[in-house]
Amino acid sequence: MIFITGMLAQKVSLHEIVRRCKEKGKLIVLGGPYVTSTIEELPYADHIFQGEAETTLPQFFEDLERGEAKRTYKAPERPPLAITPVPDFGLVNLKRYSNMSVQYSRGCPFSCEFCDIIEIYGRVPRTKSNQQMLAEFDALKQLGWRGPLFIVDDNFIGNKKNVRMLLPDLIEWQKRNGYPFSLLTEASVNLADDDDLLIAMKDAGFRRVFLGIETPVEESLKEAQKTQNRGNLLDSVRRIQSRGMEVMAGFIVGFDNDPDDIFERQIEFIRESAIPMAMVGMLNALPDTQLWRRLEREGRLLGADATGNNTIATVNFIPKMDVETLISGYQRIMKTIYKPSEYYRRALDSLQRTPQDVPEAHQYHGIKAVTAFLRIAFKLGVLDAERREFWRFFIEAARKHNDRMTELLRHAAMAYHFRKLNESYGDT
Ligand code: B12
Ligand code: SF4
Repeated sequence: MIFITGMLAQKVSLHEIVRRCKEKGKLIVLGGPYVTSTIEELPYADHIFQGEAETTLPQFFEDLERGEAKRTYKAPERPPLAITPVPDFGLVNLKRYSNMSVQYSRGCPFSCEFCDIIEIYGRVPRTKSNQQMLAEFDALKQLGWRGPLFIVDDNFIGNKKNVRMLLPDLIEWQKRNGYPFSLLTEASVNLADDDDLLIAMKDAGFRRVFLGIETPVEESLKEAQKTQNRGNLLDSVRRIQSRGMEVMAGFIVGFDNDPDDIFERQIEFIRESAIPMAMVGMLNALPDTQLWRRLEREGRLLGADATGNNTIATVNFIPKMDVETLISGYQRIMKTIYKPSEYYRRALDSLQRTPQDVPEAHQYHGIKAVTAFLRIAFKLGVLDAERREFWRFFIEAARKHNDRMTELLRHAAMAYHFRKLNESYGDT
């Protein structure tokens, strides 16, 4: 029996995996965000789980034992996370991962028009208990994991009251264990308004946070119902950076209210904010979102299909802006911000703005560190056409931040990754 999960953006490979497993005569069980949120015809599977599986999976096993397993299981309501078991991290080959994941909460209290999180996981953020979280931290530590640990919440500060109670325990755990994990997560921009929370996150070992900034244009934020992104967004980013956390962020073009100079404004904002990893996408409507329903009412949806990938320069609705202008503008943003000189400048500025007291936990020690350095230096500093930019960045960064070598190399690798990814999309 093969259990398969997937996001909308992975549907093509998911269909392919299902087909291959079926050919081998296996029983297939499907679950995850794609089968939960799509309105398309699902691939053939013996059992399909829609929604969260904390209560339906135990039910399935009971039914299976009795020989009465059903084709579909749909969670009647969103389960409390108190019943989520500690994942069996021992099944994972840790060597193949750059990050490990744990989840503290699901759901988000905001109401952004394009967001499917609130449709899938709800607007009342549910959290695990502190004990559950520490048990997951313990389990990963016991297995020997050291380095980045991604708290894969939709919005880590969605339930601020509980987060405030969690952080002192995380701080204590990290101190007691010598900070084996460097934490990263996703949060809404209003994190910047709460300095106590920022300080507690810094003390708990948070090094990076992903924000949904989306756009510097006020009218477009209003249209997206992104009311939490108010005030001076550049200042908000700076405040978070000043507490030692690198800011990563999502940006979107293609809102109805986007002005003609949106592309230049996004480039300028990304430059000024010193956000090295800016995930820029074109607005796309995901099924069963408020945006989807509005565009359907307005007769602007282009078919009932969605790729779920907003970074391949396509739109699935009729935008207000001329499509050609939108696509070429989007590509201009990507080409500009991922030019090595631009990425490295932002990385240097970000390092400067994110002071650290303790070195970041990582997996690269001894011979592994030397090998990682040599591989990056050979590929980016010898073979690559942009090698001059690499050395310029590396020398300046190492001169100013020689205690943050893992970060420097991560930035170099990321710059290369994004440039190559961008080139692979070409001009389509
Ligand atoms: C971490 C994360 C990532 C990480 C993944 C790292 C990794 N190695 O796992 C990274 C950053 C790489 C990532 C990338 C992307 N992501 Co992402 N990601 C997440 C996030 C925040 C957490 C995922 C997670 O671990 N959840 C914890 C588990 C426990 O929850 P769960 O998957 O829902 O599982 C529960 C049920 O669904 C069910 N279940 C799930 N699978 C199965 C399978 C079976 C057989 C059964 C029985 C039950 C079952 O049981 C679980 C317990 O209840 C989610 C948001 C979220 N809340 O899940 C978005 C999310 C999954 N990502 C999303 C998107 C859009 C993307 C990107 C396409 C973004 C982009 N434009 O590039 C890329 C795709 C990358 C790719 N091509 O593969 C969307 C998917 C939307 C959709 N409808 O499909 C989500 C929902 C967030 C969002 N709305 O933006 N992502
Ligand atoms: S803040 Fe993020 S997760 Fe919350 S509703 Fe808006 S887009 Fe969705």
